[in-house]
Amino acid sequence: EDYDLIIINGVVATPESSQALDIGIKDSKIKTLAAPGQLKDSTAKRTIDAQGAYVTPGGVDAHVHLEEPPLFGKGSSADTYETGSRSAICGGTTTMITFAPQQKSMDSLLSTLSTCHEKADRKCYVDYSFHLLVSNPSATALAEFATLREKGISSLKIYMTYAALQLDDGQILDVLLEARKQGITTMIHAENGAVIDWMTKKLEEKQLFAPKWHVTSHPPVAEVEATYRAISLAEFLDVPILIVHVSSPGAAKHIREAQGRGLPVYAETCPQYLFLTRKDLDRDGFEGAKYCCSPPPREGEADHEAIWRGLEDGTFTVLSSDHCPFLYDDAVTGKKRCISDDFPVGHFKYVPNGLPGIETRLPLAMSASRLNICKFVEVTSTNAAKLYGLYPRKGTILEEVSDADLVVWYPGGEMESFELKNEMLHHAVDHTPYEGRTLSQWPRYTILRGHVAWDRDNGGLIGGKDGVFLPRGPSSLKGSLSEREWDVRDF
Ligand code: DUC
Ligand code: ZN
Ligand code: ZN
Ligand code: ZN
Repeated sequence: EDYDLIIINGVVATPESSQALDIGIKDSKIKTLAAPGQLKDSTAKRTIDAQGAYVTPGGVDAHVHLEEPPLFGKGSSADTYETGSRSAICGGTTTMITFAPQQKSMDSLLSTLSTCHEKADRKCYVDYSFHLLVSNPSATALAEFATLREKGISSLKIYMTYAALQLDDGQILDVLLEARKQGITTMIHAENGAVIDWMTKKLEEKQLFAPKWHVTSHPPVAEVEATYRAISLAEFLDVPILIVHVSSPGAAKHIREAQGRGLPVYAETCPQYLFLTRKDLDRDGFEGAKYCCSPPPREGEADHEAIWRGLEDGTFTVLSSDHCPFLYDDAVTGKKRCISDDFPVGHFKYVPNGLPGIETRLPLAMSASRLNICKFVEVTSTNAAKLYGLYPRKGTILEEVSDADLVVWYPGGEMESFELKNEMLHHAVDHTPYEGRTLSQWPRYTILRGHVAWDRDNGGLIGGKDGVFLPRGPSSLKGSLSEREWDVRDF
């Protein structure tokens, strides 16, 4: 047999081009890309006819929370590595990077990493890696950055809000400086924690507790100010950063301005900032809790429009899910969580912040057909692979070097539009914020390292827990502008 799998008659899309090409796959790699028809005399164990369909690299979702302890003080993740990665593959994502969350009471990061390895090992339907979430940048933790790199971890996340996670500006500088030395990319949750706490008190004084007040408690200024501060601190130390889950056009403006000055400032946005608004939280009773995330969905269409434009013009490097799932009904009691006699419609400050979305990320973006196909691939797959040190093994379709991680979409119009229902999804969550939405696109096949793992029309999920840990190298996007060591005497 020449190949394990051949995919013919499709249109292969990468950020550089979309063109009719046949694909020959052997030993889990892209072996051959050939003009249409050229593989017709080759033999293969299986051939997929992708007549007229796009074939894209598998999605790389670089922002996923699974099996986290109740770090935001508000309940544990609903999805395990098994159920979260299962949901991923059914929606076209073949690589996920989850968070390995250090507890503030722990000095070390390495034990956090091994705990996560244990949780993920042989449980995942997709390939995976970890970002270290640093909540206590102790001397021990900082000294471990070099070891993290040796263990294939080239990125970490820090927070500017949440009591259990928040770093002050000095701690942020400590992390950034050590990250710079070790060639690590720092992701920053940029919201001003003090502003959020202050707004929360103001709302409580007025007895405003319903879920919709969550949005008011996280005003754009908290995000805009923290984003600018994060950029300023990163510029001071000449170190690359990525601002995660950007929701506000005002924050995007600061990012764009910094990029215009040539700084290695990257940014991420998520489907919730393209498809949801504060009106989604304004529902009867506790329903709005299904839409509580931080930062929250913003006002309306003008915000969505600005975020779409930021994806188109490169302000946003990646479109991630920020899959951070919580149950609406308590699994044990069957009751709504966060509801008590004192708070009959709950209290927004006790509602866990986060939405499920690992499975719907690609279908939502593809169905919106707002990004051209090359841009779609760039922001949902390629750029994440580049920024987090997985390129070109992941994130593209290159002969000999890329893993055969592919999504075959339905040829234009051949799939019937349908209304999304939570029961169609493969996560362990009891709701989706996109319930009832009409989708016109869904992956027909998802292929992980040459094996069909999702076949929508023929068995659905047919893959197994074949995901492996991906040790990562440094970012291949622009890093620190100067190669010299940062020195206080230079300032
Ligand atoms: N930040 C995240 O990255 N995810 C969910 C909640 C949050 O604040
Ligand atoms: Zn965050
Ligand atoms: Zn919209
Ligand atoms: Zn997140």
